[in-house]
Amino acid sequence: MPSLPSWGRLASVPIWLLTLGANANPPASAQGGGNDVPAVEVRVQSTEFAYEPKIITVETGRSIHLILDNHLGTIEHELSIPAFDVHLKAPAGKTSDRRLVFDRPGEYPFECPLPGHTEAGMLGVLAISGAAGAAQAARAETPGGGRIEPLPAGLSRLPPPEIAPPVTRKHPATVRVALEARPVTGLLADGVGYRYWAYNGTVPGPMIRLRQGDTVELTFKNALDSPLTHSLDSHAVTGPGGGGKVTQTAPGETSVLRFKALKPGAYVYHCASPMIPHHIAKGLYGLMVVEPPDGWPKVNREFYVMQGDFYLGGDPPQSGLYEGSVAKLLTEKPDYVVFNGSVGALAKEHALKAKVGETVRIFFGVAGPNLPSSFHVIGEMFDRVYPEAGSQYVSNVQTTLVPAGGAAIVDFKLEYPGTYILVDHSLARLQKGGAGFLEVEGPADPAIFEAVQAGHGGGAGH
Ligand SMILES: [Cu+2]
Repeated sequence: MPSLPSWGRLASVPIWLLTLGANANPPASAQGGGNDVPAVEVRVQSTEFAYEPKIITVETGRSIHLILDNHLGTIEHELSIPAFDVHLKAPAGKTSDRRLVFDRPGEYPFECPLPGHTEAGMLGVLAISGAAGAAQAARAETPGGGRIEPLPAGLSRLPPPEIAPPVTRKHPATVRVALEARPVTGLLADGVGYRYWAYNGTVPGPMIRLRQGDTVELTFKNALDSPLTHSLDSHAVTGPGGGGKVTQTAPGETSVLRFKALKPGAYVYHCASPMIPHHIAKGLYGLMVVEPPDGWPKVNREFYVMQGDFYLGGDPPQSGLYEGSVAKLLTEKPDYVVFNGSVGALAKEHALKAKVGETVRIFFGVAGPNLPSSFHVIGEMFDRVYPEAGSQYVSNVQTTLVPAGGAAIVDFKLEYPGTYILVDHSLARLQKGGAGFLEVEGPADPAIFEAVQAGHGGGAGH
């Protein structure tokens, strides 16, 4: 904290903020009040995710040199004092400053308005002397509700993610991959819009498919209209941060990472910029599939499904467009647990489709950020599961546990027609949207399944 000069002799200055910066037009009558003594330096240090100090105490009418010092920050931060329309913004490792005179005694909140940062703890209080009851502890302004706007007319779900076909090469190659993180808005559920951040505009992002031994040249772009730095940590990368460090990329910039895909499997990739779970809960994740040299056994159809948990705030969520709530994210109690980014992303015309007699494979990833999945397909057994997407499979599995930040590869043959429901068998999550549908067409073999006498419940039991 700066040492504070005594106050009292400047009480007659006007009640507004006098800005001495270039874009200000200060009233002349106020100017003398701050200039007869040197400016008091007030330095506020920003990190992920806090200010030091959290309480700034200044003297009414005194000239202040306010410095936002982000030397310790690994991403950009801001210091906004909305009551005075003060907005300092500093990139990682830099400072930003402004000369000010505060002429309105009282206590005013300051915060970092970048998405999620206030809720993560970047808030404080500016106490201007003359206020009754000087500085108090920073108010806990962490609304659980997040921001809700009216639902835009005609908003639809995000497009489905791209699935990549099997690699047929018999030798390693250099593979170029381009991913862009950008903000996109779509329906998370009927009547509920969400401001996602997404790789290439889908949740999950595109499946990246490689062969063991490939060298990947990954160009990562962060769209100009992104509000924050983003990055990419792939669990398929061997090296510091899975690439998360070298790909920290400011809005409008690009980074390039080259890595060798050393091990086969299905690997989660995700944003690794602070606050990481917030960026994941916004939709920045996908799967990198690295095939063993001889591939996996051939199947008739492959599907790409990722589970994620979403935190909106509001209890229960009402219709509207949501920014998401970091405060709620930190409770680990999601409003939605869904497959492929939204409730119903794998339903109706978007349901997975196959025929009796076919074999199918699901690359199933769990982004979290918080919840693992007890992955199960109602009415089927997995003939083969590669648990945690490892190299050995086990046969004849009902439910496979997939950790957050993990994946599984499941294969099964379809013997009987009907609708099979993909669930997280922590079944309360069904009520939060955790269902996908696999529609199977073809002849029914009564030797496998037959309704001898149906009950009269009329429900959709399993
Ligand atoms: Cu990010």
